[in-house]
Amino acid sequence: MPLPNPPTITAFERSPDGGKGLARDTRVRWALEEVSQPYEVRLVSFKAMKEPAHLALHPFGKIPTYEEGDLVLFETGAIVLFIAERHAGLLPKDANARARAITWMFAALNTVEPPVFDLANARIHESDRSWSNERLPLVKDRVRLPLAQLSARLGDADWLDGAFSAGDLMMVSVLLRLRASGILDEFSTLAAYVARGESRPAYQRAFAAQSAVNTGKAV
Ligand code: GTB
Repeated sequence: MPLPNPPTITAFERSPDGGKGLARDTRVRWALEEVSQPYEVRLVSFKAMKEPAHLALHPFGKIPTYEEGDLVLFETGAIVLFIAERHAGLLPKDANARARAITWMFAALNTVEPPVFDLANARIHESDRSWSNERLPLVKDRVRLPLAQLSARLGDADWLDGAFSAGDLMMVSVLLRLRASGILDEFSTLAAYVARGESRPAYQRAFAAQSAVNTGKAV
């Protein structure tokens, strides 16, 4: 059931990726779309993110944030979990299955995202450093190991543990970030998994909404 007053999230006024959906507001939009909850978006500039009004919402001066009445949340893990617990559609009813889905959310954020993020940083921010060519293969191998393990676990299943859950939403959101590096294509099982996530109507709506902000095209 949609809330009487839709929540508000924050997103980049202008995303550095030009609307490829890589900024972390996309995963929050996706969660809200999966549970059919309308939402509003307040766009913030890089400058505004570091000013007191935004820092009061997000102590680290980042996006996204989530406001619902008096409640203010930051950190996409906390936001997606809150949405998944409040609305049906992203977590199983069975207590153990629910705990396993939440475990996959943590795995996405704590085990897979750190090396993926490090690789993105290395490719974007370190490529002009004298040591970059020496470091990059190490960083790539640190991504490949958890991907190989994840791929083995997923096998020929569609999703990580039964039906699509917030765990898959978070894992696909993290893996998407790898596409530009070419590493995702080394793991055909995971490339297909990501494509399955992206083909979900809720993801398509979330992607279109963030893209519209950055390309000026109407949703
Ligand atoms: N752990 C936090 C969470 O999950 O919510 C991390 C939040 C975070 O890093 N937010 C980034 C931010 O606000 C945006 S998503 N950065 C601004 C700053 O630090 O000043 C990271 C991101 C940014 C850009 C791209 N891109 O263009 O490809 C992809 C991902």
